[in-house]
Amino acid sequence: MDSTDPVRQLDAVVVGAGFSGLYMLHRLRRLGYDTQVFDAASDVGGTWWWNRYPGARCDIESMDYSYSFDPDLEQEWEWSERYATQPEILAYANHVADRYDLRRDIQFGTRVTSAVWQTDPGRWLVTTDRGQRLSARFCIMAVGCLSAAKRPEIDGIDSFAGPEYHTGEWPHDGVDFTGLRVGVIGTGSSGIQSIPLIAEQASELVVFQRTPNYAQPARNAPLDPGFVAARKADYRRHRELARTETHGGVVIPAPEASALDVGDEEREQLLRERWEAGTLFGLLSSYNDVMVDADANAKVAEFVHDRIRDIVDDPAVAEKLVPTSYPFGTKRVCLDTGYYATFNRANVTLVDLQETPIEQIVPEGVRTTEKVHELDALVFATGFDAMTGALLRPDIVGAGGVLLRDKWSAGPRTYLGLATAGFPNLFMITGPGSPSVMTNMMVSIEQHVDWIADCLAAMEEHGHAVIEAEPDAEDAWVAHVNELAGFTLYPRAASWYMGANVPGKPRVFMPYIGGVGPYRQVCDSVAADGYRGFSLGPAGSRATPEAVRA
Ligand code: FAD
Ligand code: N01
Repeated sequence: MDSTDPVRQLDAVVVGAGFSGLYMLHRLRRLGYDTQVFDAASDVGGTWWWNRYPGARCDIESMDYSYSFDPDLEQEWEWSERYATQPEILAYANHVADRYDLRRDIQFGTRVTSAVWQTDPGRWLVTTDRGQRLSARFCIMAVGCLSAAKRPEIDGIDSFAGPEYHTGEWPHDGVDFTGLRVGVIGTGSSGIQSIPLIAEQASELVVFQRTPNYAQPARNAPLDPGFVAARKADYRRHRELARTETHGGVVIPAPEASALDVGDEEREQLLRERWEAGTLFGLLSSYNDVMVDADANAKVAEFVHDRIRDIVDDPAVAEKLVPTSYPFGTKRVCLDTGYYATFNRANVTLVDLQETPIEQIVPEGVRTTEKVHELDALVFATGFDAMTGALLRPDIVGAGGVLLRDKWSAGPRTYLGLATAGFPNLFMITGPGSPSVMTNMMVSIEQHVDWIADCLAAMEEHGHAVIEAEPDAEDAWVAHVNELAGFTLYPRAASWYMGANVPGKPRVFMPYIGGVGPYRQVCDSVAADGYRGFSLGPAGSRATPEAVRA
């Protein structure tokens, strides 16, 4: 393909074929749009195509972590476990792609490298790493919040003599660690899920921990057929509750009491119930002030500290695993299966990088200030350039030649996490400024896709070709997102929510913390009010907001 080849004309380009891109394509088809989806992966599934490390599974219950848009789909699919494994979730994504015949509009193994807005005729010129050029009325970024894998900035990283793996780019034919000395760098969710299983295979496992993380047992188990039947009988109502509830898109009773207003015994009992229940939001939503009051938070943190001390035999190792440098929940809590108990194994060593930082990766292994840890294989469970990484990798050029990367140099700026001023007809699914990673992502994805599809339908109805977030509306939304975050304890942690895991990335709390129900109400009211905060108009122009209200 060269630059003289004809530019393919489309209604929409969708970047990404994970759960966001798949459902977006389905909705665009129903609008009759000629759509092309691209994904760098060789098949559908996004997160679940890339993250094939041992132990990878969801931390939202399978029956919730699934699409709700088609009652027949949710009735026919059978999840086998409370928290499905990566292969099962990937099989589900494949089932969805087959069921709705989606693959014929998806080109795999293709990375979108740029998207340039052309004011006249009001279209996006999209290019790929295969040299293709496409012209589309709309460009929809379904690129994922956690899809730009990040290797650590460590001297000598390429000098290691053995194989290196990143959890987010795991080999498809698996890795056999039998008899090997393995090092894992990173103790976030990916490390916490994979470490127990790697420990079972490896002859020795060295875990390099920079910051200890909070984990609670998932209590995973095969799904009880009686539970499944009851949920399926009530699925519609349950889904509606998840969509409208005030927290993370899972049905959980809203807490009424403060952690400080109850006695020690009563609090201990509730926290134990939540610990035993094994749900992601159980401890976080045990009391109404856990995430806003440092003293209340400390009560929950202390409870978990004691559980770690109960599980880990060696008190010195237990203390290293106890997180004390940030409030409970301000880094994403992990659901684990046997994580802390793994440190009771004779073949597992915990290296506390606060005490003995890594100096260099060397051919034989990892050199800390204490010694060289000799290794045969190295695993980077070091996470992602979250929320903005995949959006900023391609060159996205808006009106007036402004690069999105430049516009967001001090942090992402969006209106509702759906659009950004100066980039007409560009939508983001679960973009920064939306609830996204604070929630059951399936709920947030469906809400965004539905909102975008409804918006496009409304534009058709009113004869509009161009939609763009207004700078004032964006400024107000960014201020609101920051203000809400400022009421909470979240900004107190050096988390990936804050961009803190990427050197040089601006420290801004990126997700919207107001909850999926209230957020949905805002988005719905914006639409009902003629797309308040957006300007709409014919191609080649920027109309006043009144245009759509007329
Ligand atoms: P993704 O699944 O990330 O898909 C984005 C796709 O876009 C990728 O396939 C990528 O290759 C493609 N892409 C990106 N840029 C380009 C480009 N320039 N050109 C071409 N293709 C591109 N969320 C939950 O709610 N519950 C969970 O239990 C849960 N578990 C998770 C476990 C792991 C290990 C991880 C990493 C994340 C987890 N998440 C979970 C978050 C998860 O990312 C979302 O739930 C969801 O899968 C995101 O879907 P998506 O389609 O928006 O993005
Ligand atoms: O990534 P992370 P993740 N030297 O960023 C450490 C979702 N998810 O892939 O905390 C040494 O959380 C880093 O240390 P620190 C979920 O939303 C869900 O584990 O920055 N260490 C940290 O310990 C999750 O939150 C599941 O000090 C370095 C780790 O690497 C998100 O994806 C499973 C380092 C990275 O943790 C990301 O999770 C997996 C360095 N140079 C993922 N650089 C489920 O359970 C980084 N680290 C559903």
